Amino acid sequence: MVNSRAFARFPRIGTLAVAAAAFMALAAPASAQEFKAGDLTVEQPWSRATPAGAQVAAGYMVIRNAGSAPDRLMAVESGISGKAEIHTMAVDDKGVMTMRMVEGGLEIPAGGTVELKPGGYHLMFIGLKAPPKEGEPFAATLSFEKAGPVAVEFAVTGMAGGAPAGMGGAMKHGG
Ligand SMILES: [Cu+2]
Repeated sequence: MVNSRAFARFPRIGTLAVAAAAFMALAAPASAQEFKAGDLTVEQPWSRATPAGAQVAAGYMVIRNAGSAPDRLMAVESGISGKAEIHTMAVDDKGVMTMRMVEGGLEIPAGGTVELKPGGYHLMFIGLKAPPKEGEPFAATLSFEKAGPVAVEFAVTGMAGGAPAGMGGAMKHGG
């Protein structure tokens, strides 16, 4: 129990508490957010703020499977949109990048890692009801074939934002 009169009598304690809170707020985006279910770890889900009127938003993350059997991401749900799909990017015969739905779920190989990132696999939130806003995380549920439903939270960067700090590799090109 915190006695508020104690704060009044010792104002320095109050100042320290405020400073600690400010520090934690600054530190939060850099810390890796992990969500675990069985052998799976979902790391640092993130999305970008969308321009006014946008109907879709993308979601990215890294999914690790420490188990000895593959699992599959089958479905995604979030209150921010009417529906959500799992997409991949592909180059069509005219050399244009297009996105396609991943049929039958996205496999997470045994002992493997799948990275959802700009230009590759991503989640697509379609029919935005509550468009993502910078700095306002939103909740979603990922449904895996074996691990079951996993509640996660997406960090939201600015419109031009890349992966949040701590997402090593997400901004790498080539190779
Ligand atoms: Cu897409």
